[in-house]
Amino acid sequence: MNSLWYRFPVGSFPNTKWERASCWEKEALPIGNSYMGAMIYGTIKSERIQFNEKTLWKGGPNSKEGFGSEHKTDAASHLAEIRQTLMNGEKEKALDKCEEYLVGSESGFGAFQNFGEIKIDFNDVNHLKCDCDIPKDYRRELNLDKAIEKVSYTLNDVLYERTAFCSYPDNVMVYTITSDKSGAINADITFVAGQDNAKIVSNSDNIITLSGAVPDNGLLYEAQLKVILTTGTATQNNGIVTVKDCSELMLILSCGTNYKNEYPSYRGENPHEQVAKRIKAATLFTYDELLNHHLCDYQPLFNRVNLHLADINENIPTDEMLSNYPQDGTLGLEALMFKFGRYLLISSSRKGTLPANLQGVWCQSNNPDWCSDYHFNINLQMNYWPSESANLTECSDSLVDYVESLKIPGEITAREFFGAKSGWTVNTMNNPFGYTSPGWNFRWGWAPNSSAFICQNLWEKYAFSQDITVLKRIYPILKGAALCWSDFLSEDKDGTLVSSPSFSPEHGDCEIGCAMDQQLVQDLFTNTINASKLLGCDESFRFTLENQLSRLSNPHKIGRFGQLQEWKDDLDDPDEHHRHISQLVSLFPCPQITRKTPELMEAAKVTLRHRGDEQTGWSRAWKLCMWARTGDGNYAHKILQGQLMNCTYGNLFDFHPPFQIDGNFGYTTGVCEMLMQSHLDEIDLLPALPDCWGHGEFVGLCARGGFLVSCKWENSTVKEAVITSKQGNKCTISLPKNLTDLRVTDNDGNEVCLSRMENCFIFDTKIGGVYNLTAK
Ligand code: FUC
Repeated sequence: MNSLWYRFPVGSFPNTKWERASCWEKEALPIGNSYMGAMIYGTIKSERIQFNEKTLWKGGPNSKEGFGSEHKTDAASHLAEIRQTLMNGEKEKALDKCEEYLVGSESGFGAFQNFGEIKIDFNDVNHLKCDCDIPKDYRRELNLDKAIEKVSYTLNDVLYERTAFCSYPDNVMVYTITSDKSGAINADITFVAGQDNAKIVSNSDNIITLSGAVPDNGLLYEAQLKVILTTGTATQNNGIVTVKDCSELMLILSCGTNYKNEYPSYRGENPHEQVAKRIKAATLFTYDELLNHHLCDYQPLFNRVNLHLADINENIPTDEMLSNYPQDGTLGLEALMFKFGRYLLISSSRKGTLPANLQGVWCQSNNPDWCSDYHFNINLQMNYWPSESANLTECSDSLVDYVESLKIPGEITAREFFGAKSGWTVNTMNNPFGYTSPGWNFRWGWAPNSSAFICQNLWEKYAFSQDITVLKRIYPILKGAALCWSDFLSEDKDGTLVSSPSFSPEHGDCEIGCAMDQQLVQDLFTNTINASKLLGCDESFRFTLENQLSRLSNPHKIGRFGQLQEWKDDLDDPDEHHRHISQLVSLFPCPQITRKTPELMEAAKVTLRHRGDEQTGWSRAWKLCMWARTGDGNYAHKILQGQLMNCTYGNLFDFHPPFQIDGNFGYTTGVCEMLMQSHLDEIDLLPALPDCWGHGEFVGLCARGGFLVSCKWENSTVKEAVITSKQGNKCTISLPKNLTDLRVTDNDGNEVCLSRMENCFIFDTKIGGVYNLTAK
């Protein structure tokens, strides 16, 4: 069983380790269906279920602060002058000009919002008499196999159980309370509003409604909670449903807003009808039917991947396991954390709503850090790194839809700030109202490489699936990003093409051609060229890109310490431990630095060592992925351990601090990279296996080229692997470590003919063909 579990309710046994963190973020357990998310406390006398709906935002059109002034119409006219100033070597002066002209406006940027809480005050005699924080047999758990949260305890010999899940197909949360003795549940049920001026009412159908308009921007929102009893009575008054003498009770929650991802108003219909319709539809089903819908949707996604590294001691609660980690008996946590990342992605990123934001879909504050927004200078990209390798490509559909929706506002930014005749762009901070301009401080806000960076995720969706419909879908987006970059590149003194001005993300300094820009442009142009060839279109634009690619200032320069340079000039400081390691984007996630470029790989390692092994959760996760790409499994594992020990709360949320979900997703990706890589278009099994993972098994990871791979290993050596070919492509597999030869048979047991090239074996596959690999 894959579960997180605890012996106490949220807040009753405060863990002093992470004092700054609220109980909400370090102890409550998340469930979600991507549209909505809930954090469940499992508290005894008064249960709290805090919830969010992905589109509930302040800011944007109609914001009281004003919105839309971020596009300065004369910004691009200053580019030539700034570029010249930089070429003259007057960096400070250039930065001053950048800060004056190349910034957007903060007004009305807004933030992701808390919708509210469901509050259940128990007032039956058992709960009223309970004088302890932790009743007998208390257990709180999140079952990852079923995506169900459960709390159970005994009071006065009555067993109480509460369960909760969020169903994607029915778009509702279902919550139940049962007692094993008849009529033992009495409670008052209501909402606590997350927004000022909200209205809470109830009706004779035992539906409680929480509704209103976000004070800042008038965005309409509504949540309905239907209380259904099988025994006992329910009465309602003034927004509270009171249940008496009940033994079984089900709550159904549905919520929505009138947000619509459509420029420029970003408004759709009043949510009332949809919310009411979903409640009505869900009440036509029994609990078992609703559960069945949920499991039939969730389990095929979750169960198609498995990972076994070490047995997990199911008698140790997750938080204790984490505090004792990495002592013996706690290594099972490493695979659990991997699975938790997949659970979180399924729960926060499905088609039909916005992508997972900085906290996925879980946010308790109305003023969250970084607005809990869409950060495009690494965070959103990291959120979607596991969608392809960890076999959840359905979860990145919402990302594709979202990036596509940036086209219109992004074209305005491309024109006004980057002087582009066509194409789109986006910078560091983005809200769901099309904020694509640079942020309001040049030092973190200017990040035109963001468009190229997110296109890398989109390209991967094709590279892994080899699905031509995906390619057709993403090509216009890649082309638009390349068009803007094609216009924005300028000629440096040495005749090469550079990004200027450029600012290595959040680190600086204001320079010509920082490595990350150059590397990502190289990646974007390469993928756009390949896509246009595969689709047989845009030949002349392709020639332009090929020409510009050949003139690009070298993105991979090796400096005086043997390091991979962060800037065009050799300015690196070996003692600098900044969390962004932007100059290594070519090592991960891009594929330019590999074992086939040994000098660059050595330089990348020097840079990794300079930057050190610590930092925020997401930064460690990135390092984990990068060390995995170097092939040093023990080093990668050391980073993984550091992330679990120093940047993970008891509920396994990764933190910056605060809780930031990218670290969870980066962790899951890093584990995939340790177990299998395919960026060289070869399937590389166990490329970065640490010594402590000597025996194990993974099932269902994805490799580029349209392959599904499972593998068992013993004594750090591949024992057998199974490759399923989704598209019938040629399969190239590099000889796993410690093996001298390979045998491949098809599903009928027939030996498959292999050709060998250097260290690789190549064989033809059929669509749907299953191939078994063993050592020969
Ligand atoms: C990036 C990082 C910060 C933080 C923010 C949300 O800008 O540099 O550390 O993670 O995103």
